[in-house]
Amino acid sequence: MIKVLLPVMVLCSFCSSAGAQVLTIAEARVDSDGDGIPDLLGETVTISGIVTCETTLFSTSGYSFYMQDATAGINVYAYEAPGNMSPGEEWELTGEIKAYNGLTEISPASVDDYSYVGNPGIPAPIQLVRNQPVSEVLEGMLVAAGDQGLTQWVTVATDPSSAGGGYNFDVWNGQTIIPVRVNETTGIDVSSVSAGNRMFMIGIGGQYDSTEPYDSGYQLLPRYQSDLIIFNPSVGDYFHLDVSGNPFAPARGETMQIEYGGPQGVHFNLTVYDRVGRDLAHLAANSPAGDIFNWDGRDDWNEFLPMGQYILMLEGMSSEGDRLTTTETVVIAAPLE
Ligand SMILES: [Ca+2]
Ligand SMILES: [Ca+2]
Repeated sequence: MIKVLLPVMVLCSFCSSAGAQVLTIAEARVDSDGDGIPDLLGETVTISGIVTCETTLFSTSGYSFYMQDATAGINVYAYEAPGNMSPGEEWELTGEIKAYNGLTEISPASVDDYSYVGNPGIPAPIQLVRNQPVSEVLEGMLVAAGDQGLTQWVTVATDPSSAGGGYNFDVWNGQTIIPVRVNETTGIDVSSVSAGNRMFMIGIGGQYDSTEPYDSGYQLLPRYQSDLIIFNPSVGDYFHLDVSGNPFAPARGETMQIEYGGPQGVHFNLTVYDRVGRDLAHLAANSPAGDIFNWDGRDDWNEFLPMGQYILMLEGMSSEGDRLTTTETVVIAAPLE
């Protein structure tokens, strides 16, 4: 008897209540041959994950939403979904693995294919580091572009343009472009977004790539208006120059954050000099207001400055002709190999 019972017990430790084996989402979407097509395409699998948006948020008909576990995220595309399914809840579901323009989907056939697990809450978004793109491993996952805690934003590169049931625009994450796709179904208003805006953004990693091998077309899909935070820095009215992220290695994609400001009516020059007093980079010239920005270590000729020490000088000229100056020493470091 024991010989018969043991394998059953072992099997059941991998089983759901319904008896199906539960795969991690990474296992469900695995592409071991790297052809951009899920290896389990057409097969029916069971996964368990936390829902990160309303079930109808990304659909014009039926249901299109995203769920994720600790390993990966996935699009759920279905004609039926439980009406009481809410963001932050964990559900187990069974469905067929499909692919749509590079996007891996799981497609449950009916409401019977879902079962409620619990309510752990929406997971914290995965923070993109500077220069990091949205990529296959982030597809279906909640992602943050721009880090509010570090005051490190993304910069809108293009004005939103209307395209097929939504809006597209690009943002720079450091020196990497991230395409943003705002679906009309989300109700997000992009009228206040324009090129040059600094933003902190949250969205789901998406993909729309109509050609093999489905390795491009990654995009960020904001869910709500609150996923798009436009950053309008307040720089204070006292004469000051502050830097953070110094030393930094521009050749490694690092930047230094610079903040400067002063009383109203003051115009600013912000200049990088080398140790013998040559002016190499004019970061502000007769600017009528302070600013916060990230300097990438390039000079006026768009070349990276060589490693070494430099002087950053802020000069303020008041309307009465008074001149204020302050300096910071800046160190450009070598990239670590
Ligand atoms: Ca494959
Ligand atoms: Ca994909």
